[in-house]
Amino acid sequence: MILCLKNKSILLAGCAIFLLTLTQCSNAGGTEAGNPSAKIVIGQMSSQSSQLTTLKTAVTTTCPADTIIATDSSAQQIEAQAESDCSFELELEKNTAYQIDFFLTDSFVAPLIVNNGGNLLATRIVYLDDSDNSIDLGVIDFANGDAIPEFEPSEQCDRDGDGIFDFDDTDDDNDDQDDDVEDDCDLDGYEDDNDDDTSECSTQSSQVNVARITEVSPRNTESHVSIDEEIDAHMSCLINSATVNNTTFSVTSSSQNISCEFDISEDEVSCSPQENYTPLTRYTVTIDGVFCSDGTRIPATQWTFTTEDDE
Ligand SMILES: [Ca+2]
Ligand SMILES: [Ca+2]
Ligand SMILES: [Ca+2]
Ligand SMILES: [Ca+2]
Repeated sequence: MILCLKNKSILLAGCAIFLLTLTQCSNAGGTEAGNPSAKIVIGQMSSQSSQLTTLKTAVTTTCPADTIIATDSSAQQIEAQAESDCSFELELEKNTAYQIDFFLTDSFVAPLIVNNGGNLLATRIVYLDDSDNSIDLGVIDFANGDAIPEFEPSEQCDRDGDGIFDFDDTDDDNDDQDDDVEDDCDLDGYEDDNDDDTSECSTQSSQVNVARITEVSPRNTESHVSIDEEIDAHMSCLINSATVNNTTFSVTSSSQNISCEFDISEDEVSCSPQENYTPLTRYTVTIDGVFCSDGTRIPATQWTFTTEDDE
């Protein structure tokens, strides 16, 4: 307990010094200051094993990851190295969406999983606003192949600047299109307005007010997907559950047909795979023949994901 308190006060002192340094830098107004359009994202990785070993041995902290990589929709990457205390600081671009992944000695460890709103699927895509505020992810827990932040970025970003943070704002970009029907024509998790690569959009419908699939998980082209991961699809209408079955909602690889057990709630379908996916394999999800409860047919839609290397 004393150790914790002591550590905490050291940490606080460290933060205070860090803040002072930051203030001095910005007050100096010199050209050597960091990129003025940068959005700082900080976090602290937690590692249970390091706490256990600390009790028995000298203070050797083992971090879950040594490298943190943020990738935007055009595949531009920004990298940060973990400090010895497992903290990190990413210097990202404002008003940009990223997926943030953790690596250890060049091997993929986990994606950062966030919630951008109560009626949205958990996702790997973090949307940053254009304010100068930095984002604090807090302590990041690693469990079941996911990295879960203590604090949601969407509770610290206000993309339309109306005073309501994105998590609680039902229309983050104030374009009169609610977040849960915001267009993402290639279903890769980056909304059209924040997607620099929509080359896969030709096969998808992307019209407002047309019944369609608005969000999926795993998202299109996602990799490192767990071999037992649930598949979720969010529609723009209430779903006629009688039209959802293993023919109208299929999951296939070149050598496997995965059967689903479906759970349908209003505008969302979830497929629990009845067998594990094969590691390092590309799967195609096809929805063709699902109807809204008002009789409208959801346009046939297809997307792909690739499974993790199961070790
Ligand atoms: Ca807002
Ligand atoms: Ca929102
Ligand atoms: Ca909107
Ligand atoms: Ca997109």
